[in-house]
Amino acid sequence: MAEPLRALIFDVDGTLAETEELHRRAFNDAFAAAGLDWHWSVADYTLLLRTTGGKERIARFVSEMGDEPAQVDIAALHRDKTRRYGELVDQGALVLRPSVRTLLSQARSVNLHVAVVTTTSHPNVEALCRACFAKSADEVFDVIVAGDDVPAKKPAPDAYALALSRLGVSPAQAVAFEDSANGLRAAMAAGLRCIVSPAIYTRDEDFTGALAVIPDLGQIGGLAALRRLVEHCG
Ligand code: XBP
Ligand code: MG
Repeated sequence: MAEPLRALIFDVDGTLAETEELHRRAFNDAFAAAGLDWHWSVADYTLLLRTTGGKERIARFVSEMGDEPAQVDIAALHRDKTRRYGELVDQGALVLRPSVRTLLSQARSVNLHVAVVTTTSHPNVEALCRACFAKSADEVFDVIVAGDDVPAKKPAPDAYALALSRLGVSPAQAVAFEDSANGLRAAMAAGLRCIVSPAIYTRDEDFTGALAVIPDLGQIGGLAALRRLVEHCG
């Protein structure tokens, strides 16, 4: 018999909001402030996004230029990028994607657990929750797992596995929401069903294995339809 649904687990970047243009701007601003003549165009960033994690993305970029990653203080550069991203979010540059707010409040109203599993960092989740919900992240989500909380970032299953263990639910009792192939692979590797709503930077990716691929979370048709979809495919 299908397991009843107990938890919804959301990716952040690209899923809760279209954040990546803001991340790209924050990266470029940090590079300029550090006196580096690097600039990531939309085309560059589309390719670079295949490497999850900002620090890992910078390291890949440096090594592709033929430099040694050790010659650049990647941690300091990324700290400055995170600070700049937070400032942009605080200025109101983000809106939630369609139906995110409704789905979260419907889930809350029937005591489903809600969690975040993201490759970005805790300060960025806080900034988004402050700006979009006027609440702290732990008022919006029961569990928050960020990239540096685990040894391996998406597409590894580590962050999803940690969230499931903190939620106290099995993969069959939860569903993940993602926008990217790396996120889908991470969720599936943790044994989860995953609904994909592609974002601006991920719309041409391969989502084989997704429970559904939909333009936005409103297409699910609400919590009752989500339960039918997930419990039917258990
Ligand atoms: C998001 C990422 C992050 C963001 C930038 O992936 O890979 O690196 O692009 O955030 P996902 P940081 O949506 O799959 O979690 O610079 O803080 O890493
Ligand atoms: Mg994402």
